[in-house]
Amino acid sequence: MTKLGHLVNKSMDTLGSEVSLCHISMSESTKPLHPNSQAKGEKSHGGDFSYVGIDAILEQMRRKAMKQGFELNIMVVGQSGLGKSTLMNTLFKSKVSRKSVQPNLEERIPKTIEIKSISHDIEEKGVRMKLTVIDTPGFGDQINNENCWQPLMRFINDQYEAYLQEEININRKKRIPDSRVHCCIYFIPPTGHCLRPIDVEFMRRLSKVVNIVPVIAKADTLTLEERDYFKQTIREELRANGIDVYPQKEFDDDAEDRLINDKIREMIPFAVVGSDQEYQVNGKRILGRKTKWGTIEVENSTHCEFAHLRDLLIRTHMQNIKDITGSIHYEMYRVRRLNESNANISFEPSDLPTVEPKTNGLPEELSSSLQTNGVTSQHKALTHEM
Ligand SMILES: Nc1nc2c(ncn2[C@@H]2O[C@H](COP(=O)(O)OP(=O)(O)O)[C@@H](O)[C@H]2O)c(=O)[nH]1
Ligand SMILES: [Mg+2]
Repeated sequence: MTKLGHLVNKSMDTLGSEVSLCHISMSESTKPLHPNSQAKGEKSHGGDFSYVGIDAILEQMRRKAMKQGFELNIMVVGQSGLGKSTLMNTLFKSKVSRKSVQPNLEERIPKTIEIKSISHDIEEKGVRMKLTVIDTPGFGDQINNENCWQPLMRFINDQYEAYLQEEININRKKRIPDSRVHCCIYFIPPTGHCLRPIDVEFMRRLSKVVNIVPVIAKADTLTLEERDYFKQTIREELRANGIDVYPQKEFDDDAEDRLINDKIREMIPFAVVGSDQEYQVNGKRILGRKTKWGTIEVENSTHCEFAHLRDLLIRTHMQNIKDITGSIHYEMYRVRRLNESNANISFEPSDLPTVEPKTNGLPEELSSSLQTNGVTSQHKALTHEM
């Protein structure tokens, strides 16, 4: 967790701190009697006097996670006909359209755009996931597309606001329903030239509030040279415009992360092909697009980069995408909102116990703005009372 995220939970965790103190003193006095037994390569702990069983926490966490299930909210943005719905079906092997359940939220915004979110319960090997796809069918379809990013920005912020309201409720739910947009897949039309002003504008603004994963749509319409050239041009344009797409360099956790993510950053944007049609190729069932010249296998990484996108979103980075949403994007929204509302509240100094201000691990600018408007002192007062 980032420093920021840590601080948020602190005020709610004062009770827990007593518990962790006990842990510290216990671990001091219960060091294994044979500290070298693990180092000697003893895998089995049957009859091993020094075995405590801390590793069993992993199994407990797995069981809890299996029971709770997972939530993932993906927004797809791009002009009509770029293959957004098809790609979602490809990603989740058509489970998205087949298992379509309650269309839970429908928001109509006049003029520019209509945002629709549809939830699906999907399950694989006993692991349940509630996948919500937020579709934005009319994005960029108008003649004048000025400010067409605004309804999407508003939608994203509305989800943060809903979460914040649940969080600051006195009677908080055991699990706050999470409708925050974890990831926004932005579909770039396969023109082979460069980004359009609308692409730059959208990604420049939205990359500050949500994880953006840009893709080149319908990449089968480009030759390999055109594709490489286009990808390189887009990377340069993103850099030139200061657009930080996912995985953002500044949020890499350590050197190992950096190494893995640098490889991904070198490949972005993924040139993808989508299909929900199944074919038999060499006796194997595949998802593909059949043409007169042959069949494009969407999951074959020599044909297109769909598999890289799938791995990033589902197999390797799903948890990280959610973590960045919670600890960076939502956190920025939360701090800003609490600052705003506290700026409007004037405290009577006598209402608060006197507490010496001290540094709190927040970045300096955030920290000082919090202290000037009274949030910090109120926060400390609460912590003191508990
Ligand atoms: N050539 C090609 N066509 C695609 C691809 N993905 C989808 N299509 C086709 O493009 C059309 C529009 O797809 P759809 O998913 O409805 O686009 P959406 O409006 O962005 O949701 C359909 O006829 C799809 O079969 C692709 O990767 N390559
Ligand atoms: Mg669609």
